[in-house]
Amino acid sequence: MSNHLFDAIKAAARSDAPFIMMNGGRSWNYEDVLALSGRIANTIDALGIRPGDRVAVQVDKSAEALILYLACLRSGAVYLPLNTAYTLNELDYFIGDAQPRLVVVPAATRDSVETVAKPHGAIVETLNADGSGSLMDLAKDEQPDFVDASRGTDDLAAILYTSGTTGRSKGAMLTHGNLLSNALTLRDVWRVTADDRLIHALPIFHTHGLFVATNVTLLSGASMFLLPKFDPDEVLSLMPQATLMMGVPTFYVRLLQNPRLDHHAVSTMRLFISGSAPLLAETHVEFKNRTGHAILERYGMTETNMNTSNPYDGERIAGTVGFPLPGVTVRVTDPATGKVLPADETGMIEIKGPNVFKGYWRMPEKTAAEFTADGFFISGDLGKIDPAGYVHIVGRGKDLVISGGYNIYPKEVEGEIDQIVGVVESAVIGVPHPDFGEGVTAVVVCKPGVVLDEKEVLGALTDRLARYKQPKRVIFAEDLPRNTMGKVQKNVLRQQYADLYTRT
Ligand code: MCA
Ligand code: AMP
Repeated sequence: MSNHLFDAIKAAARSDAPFIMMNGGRSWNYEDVLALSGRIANTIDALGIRPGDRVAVQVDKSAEALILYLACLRSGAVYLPLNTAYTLNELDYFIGDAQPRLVVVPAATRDSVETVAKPHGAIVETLNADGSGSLMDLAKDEQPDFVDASRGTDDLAAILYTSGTTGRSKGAMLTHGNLLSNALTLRDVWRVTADDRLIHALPIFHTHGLFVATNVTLLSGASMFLLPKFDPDEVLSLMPQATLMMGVPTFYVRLLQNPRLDHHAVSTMRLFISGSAPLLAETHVEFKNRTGHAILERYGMTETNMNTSNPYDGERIAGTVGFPLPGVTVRVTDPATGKVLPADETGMIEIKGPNVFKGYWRMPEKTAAEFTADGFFISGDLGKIDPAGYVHIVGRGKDLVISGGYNIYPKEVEGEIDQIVGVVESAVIGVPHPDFGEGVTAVVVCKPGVVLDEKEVLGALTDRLARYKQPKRVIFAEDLPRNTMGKVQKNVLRQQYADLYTRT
């Protein structure tokens, strides 16, 4: 019996070497990780979870949370991580859609989560930020040895929800083959080895922190400093012991604001990687001047893992996302005709390769609509490939805001705002924000005679939407600009409020 992804992780594990190092000196060797993942896998099995069943996890970042992910791989369960910022209203949708058998949350939210999990037939166990909880209590009584479930390349390893431009979130189904092939490729192109020590300050419920950072570290037999969240001072204190960092552009913007960042602070660092959102050329240049390091920018998506990367050797060009990864085909097509465009012409970025997901969970029509007849995934990103082969992302064909590396779909936010009594309609846009890259901004039209203020609008969203999706500013307008077809001209609004967060 073989378990495609976990067998590779096990083969790369160096038993007495550290995998996770926590602040305060606590560390987890690979052999500890294998043993605890075995105990948890036995627990999952004893709870009646079978290969293919979903395990939804909305917990704070901890070593145990990562080990739970490994336990799910071992037991054949499909891991379903959820942003800790999601409200109960949002959680209800994910549980209803994915129908997990088990939901793992901190003890503090167990009771409320049970109210939405039980009607869907899911059991709830707990895992707290300090590693305690009912799941771990059960695991203590289990054996570390576990016969890993048989899983092939095409079997699901995880479902990650990604919001839709229309309707509710879609669950991207990622297979063992998707995750293993991408992690091995990244390990090789970024030259990650057992000598590397990664600063892991990303959340572990998205592709970036979970698959890119964690799987690449595991498959290299390397180590990571696991931080609960990004804190520039803590990161700078760890840097003299580290070699590698992965982050969203906001990490680099915030590091640059810290006077401790200089050549000396990064003397042991080998590589800084950025992704999930566009890295401004000025951030790239400023970082190079301050540290001597050219940040390596790469491009990915939940549905595809990583697609392109600037080179390890060779020029890392600011404002580009580099070359297609080995084994991944990237092309640019005319969105109207689907015809492949020549170099330097802007069109839709399409992707094909072993990294591309299996489809959206129980949404065959949506899946079919996102693929071309010849099997390319239509990214929704607009870009071009220059004559030297570097991919440039020049815009988005999808109505999406990326704030601090998190995706926000305006449609979802507008849907909530439009339900507020007294609101006629709204348009949610992203405009330049010095810290988050883009700031979620709502332009709201009220009914005649109705006066609402920003606080009232935001107050109505508190329990409905995760905090990061809530507008940083709400602007009231008489009406929304429309084109002759009646479509709201968001580009006009984006222009109008372009300096909202940068005005002095
Ligand atoms: C927190 N807040 C945010 C964000 N994060 N608001 C907008 N956008 C955000 N990203 C809210 C907080 O709730 C808080 O609200 C206020 O903003 C300020 O919080 P702050 O303490 O500054 O936030 P933080 O805790 O320091 O978090 C900022 C962060 C974090 C470090 C940038 O958002 C982060 O770790 N982002 C990484 C996201 C990520 O991993 N993306 C990868 C997706 P208030 O105080 O008002 O209550 S995977 C992906 O995109 C693809 C596959 C790829 O290519 O990687
Ligand atoms: P998600 O669906 O959350 O995984 O977000 C994927 C989207 O993030 C992509 O479709 C891009 O729009 C964006 N993205 C990821 N990496 C980059 C990057 N390096 N530069 C610009 N956009 C990026």
